[in-house]
Amino acid sequence: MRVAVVGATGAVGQTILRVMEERGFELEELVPFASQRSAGREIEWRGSSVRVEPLVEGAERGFDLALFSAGSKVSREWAPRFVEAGAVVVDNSSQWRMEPDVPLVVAEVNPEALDAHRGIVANPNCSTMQMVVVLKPILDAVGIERVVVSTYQAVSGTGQRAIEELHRQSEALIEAEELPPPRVYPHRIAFNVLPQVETFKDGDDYTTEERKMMFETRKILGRDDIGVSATCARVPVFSGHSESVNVQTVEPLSPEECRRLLAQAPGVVVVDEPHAARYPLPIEAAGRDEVFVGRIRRDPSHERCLNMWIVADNLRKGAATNAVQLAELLVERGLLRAAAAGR
Ligand code: A2P
Ligand code: 11C
Repeated sequence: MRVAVVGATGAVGQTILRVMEERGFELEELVPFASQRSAGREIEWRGSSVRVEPLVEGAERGFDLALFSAGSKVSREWAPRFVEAGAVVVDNSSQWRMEPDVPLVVAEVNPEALDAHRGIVANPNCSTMQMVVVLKPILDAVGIERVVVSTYQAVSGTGQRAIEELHRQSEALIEAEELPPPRVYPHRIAFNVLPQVETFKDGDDYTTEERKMMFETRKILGRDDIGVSATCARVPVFSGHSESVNVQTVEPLSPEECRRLLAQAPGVVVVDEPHAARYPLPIEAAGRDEVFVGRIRRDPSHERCLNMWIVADNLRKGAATNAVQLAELLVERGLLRAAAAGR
């Protein structure tokens, strides 16, 4: 099996390589791709170094599987080319997610959706991913009418340049040096909170990130009738998205029952001893593949509503880990096609 990782030098791409190493993903050859800027660079893979290749004419030939994490523009142009050449693409960008014939899949939630793929499988947005892993067992047990979510998202969700920007600004502020002008975000992110994740499009009141949370959640859960309202904020945290989620169920569900249900759910860890100051924290979720949930409590304003706090490593379960899980499921289910061209 030949596997391409497109965007291998980026924040998610590097994590994909680490997760594949950790999980012992079986393959014969791995080819990392990035932009022309990185071509020729050596990166570490299973104890040796591999050369980063540029995406140039013919680069798509001879792969069984390609994991893409180089942004929507690269996915729009190159994912169909890899598919045409015989690979199955697991795409981490938002480019194909809402296409009706592209499955949008979370390993613990809707793995059966993979069966209908036609070459491209979409990996959901990180903030959506961690929320649906927790919502699914609740939906199956008691039904869900409505979800209201507010996020506190780490800068690594934006990528490597945003990580560097938070470092630079924090250092400058602590050392009382001249502050470099913000380049990645519209305002300073260090010691600040921005009520904007990604962009406002076409006069819309909601950002693209908020729209992803609303639409992707319904597609993954296969339920157009669930109301979803999202407010997404960027916080000066390097790794780990946090979410305050209010869930209105169809049947009543007590906090105790909800904790029991979630304690048995795949990929979920309940951390809920608030009086001992034990609840999910981004610094504790960093480097972990599970989704953490706590502060599960009744909403006093509505008898069928619960509040909870959900945290996950956005580069892992929110992106790379799920992409590798999908690759594993595609292999297990015999859903990879033999690379057709270029051999
Ligand atoms: P490069 O490192 O050469 O810029 P991040 O989300 O952390 O910013 O990472 C984005 C990833 O996508 C990087 O690996 C980046 O490579 C890669 N990338 C960006 N533009 C292109 C392109 N035109 N072709 C291939 N890879 C690209
Ligand atoms: C963020 N959620 O934290 C974004 C990053 O659609 O996969 C992921 C963007 C996406 O900024």
